[in-house]
Amino acid sequence: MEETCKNVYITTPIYYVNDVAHIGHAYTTIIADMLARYSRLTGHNTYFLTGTDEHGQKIAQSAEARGRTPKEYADEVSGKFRALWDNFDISYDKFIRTTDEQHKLGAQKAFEKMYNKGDIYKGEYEGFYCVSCETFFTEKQLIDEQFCPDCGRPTSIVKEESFFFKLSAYEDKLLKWYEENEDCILPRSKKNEIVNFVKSGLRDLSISRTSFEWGVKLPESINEPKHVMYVWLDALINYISALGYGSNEEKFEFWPASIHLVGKDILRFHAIYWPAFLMSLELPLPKHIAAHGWWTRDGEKMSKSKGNVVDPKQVADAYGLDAFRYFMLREVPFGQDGDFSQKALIDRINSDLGNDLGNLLNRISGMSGKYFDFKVSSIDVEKFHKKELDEVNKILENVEDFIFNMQINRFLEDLWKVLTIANKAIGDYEPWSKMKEGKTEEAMALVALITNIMAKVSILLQPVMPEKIEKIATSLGIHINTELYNKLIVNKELLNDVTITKVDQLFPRVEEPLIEQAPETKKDKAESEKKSDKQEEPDNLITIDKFFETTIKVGTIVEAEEVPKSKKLLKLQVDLGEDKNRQILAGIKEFYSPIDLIGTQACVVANLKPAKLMGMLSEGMLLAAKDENGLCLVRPEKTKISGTKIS
Ligand code: ME8
Repeated sequence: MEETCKNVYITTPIYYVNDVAHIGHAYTTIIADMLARYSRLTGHNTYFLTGTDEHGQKIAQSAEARGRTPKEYADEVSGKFRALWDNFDISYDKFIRTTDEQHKLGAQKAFEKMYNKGDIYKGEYEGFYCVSCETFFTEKQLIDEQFCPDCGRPTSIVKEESFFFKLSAYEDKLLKWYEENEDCILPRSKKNEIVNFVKSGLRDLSISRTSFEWGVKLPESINEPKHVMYVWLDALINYISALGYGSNEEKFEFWPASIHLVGKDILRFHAIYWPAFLMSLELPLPKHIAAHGWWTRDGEKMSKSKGNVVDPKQVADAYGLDAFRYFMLREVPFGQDGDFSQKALIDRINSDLGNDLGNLLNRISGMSGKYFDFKVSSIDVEKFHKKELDEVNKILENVEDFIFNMQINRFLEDLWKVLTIANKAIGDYEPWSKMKEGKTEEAMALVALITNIMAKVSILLQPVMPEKIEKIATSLGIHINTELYNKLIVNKELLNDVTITKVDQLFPRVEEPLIEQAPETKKDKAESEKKSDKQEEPDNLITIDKFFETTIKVGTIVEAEEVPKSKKLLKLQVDLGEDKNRQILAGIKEFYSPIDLIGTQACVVANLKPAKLMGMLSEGMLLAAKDENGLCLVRPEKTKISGTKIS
């Protein structure tokens, strides 16, 4: 975020519509929402963009698996994202969909411009592709010659005509940009990774596909109707098409972005490809690209496809949206990973929110009511509490820097230091004793000190917990807006006279987890829905016919040997009855030695499309189970005739 710039443009990634949102998505969106609210509060003209990424092979496949057209499916899931953000009162100014006409125009205009500039040429792509990550890889980058280095899933071989972007031509310019703009990538540790990646050499990037149709067509002027744009090019352009690039330019005054918020998994696309595309388009580059860490569950990355997701709505419904927002922003330093647990959330609610914040408000209303009929005047605060006021102002003077450096947890830590000053002052000055001693002015000064501290902290906390802070503001008789921010925070002034109103307890104590087990994962959900006799079927159930499309047979391993230079693969010859010598390459070398396998049986997927691994053909797959204790093959309990079908 830029201190000096009046226009502020904040973006989240646009989320894939291959499934519903989880707390990882909610995290990015809540950080962005907090920044947008902060930016508006501090008087900046702010534009906040979020939306959905709807093209590409992954979405086309997800739709097909559900028997839907990609557009129907995208409409449904995009609608769910939007409904969730609306339910969370996310203050976005625009929700973009890459299937919007305005976006398509922008994407085509950008392609045309880069093409006319000579940065795009036609060639043939041959390599590996991970559909789940929508990313191209070279053989060298793969794990065990086959698996995606990012998500671990099998990649497929792609060989097709493609347009390429001359990414290699931007290597030096990118390095110069990183060097001249210290904070262009945050946190800095992540920036070093990017710089090293670019220094190790960039290859030109394939930016069109011909093997499927679900994408933005290339501009007509290029006359290549077979090609659709590579989904990452299409997606990144959303940040400018949303402002009207290629159509009405209506909001283009907001470009360049003040901050693109992303998860660390997609930093490379934003910190290398995107600036290179923008350089080619001769547009200014974003001020900051900030990458946060992952939310994990039991130490594993939470993701839609792993089925270990926490449903953000379930958590917000159980514990309250603002408590959830506070927890996400406070618990984990930006850039680092964090494990989600109800216990940590409950601790934050009871301690930070209940004790430190909520109780302070109760004490204000209690004391002001008992001693002063709820009327509080700041007139003598400076006289009796200059020391505390100076301490508070000194902390508040610097907290904003934490926001500019994306250290939101430290911003919150410092606000809590200020609350501690208030709570401590009550114990130190004992207003009840002052009242007994007839020192009414001093007691009033103390109550006013803590009321002012509460007001100042509330102003800065409003972007974090808008709903609860509104309640505090009502109780303090103030209205939080830019004017009050300027008065109390920028100019360090005190409140005018206020009348306090009592409110119900803001953060009631939570004694035990409110979500019975851990929040349901998708897997749990599918299980319980299967068990309960519901009419509605979860999305991932298949019919028996679908299951029988897979032929699984008992195979007897007749030969086994190590594959030279491969850490994981063993080459097996398997007797499948009619087919006595089926060659299968299995990634089990770490768990079995060839000698122990010969003569044993295993369950074999017999109708798998042959694939080449390490230059050798593999015509099937052995079933295996893997957990943290290792891997074991799945075998029939008793010896069966080779080739026996398993059903
Ligand atoms: O990557 N913890 O979309 P996506 C924290 N369409 N954040 C997480 C997370 C986790 N476990 N999992 C996901 C895409 N996220 C592309 C983006 S932008 C031009 C195109 C968050 O649906 C995080 O912000 O896979 C991550 O970058 C984003 O969701 C990816 O969402």
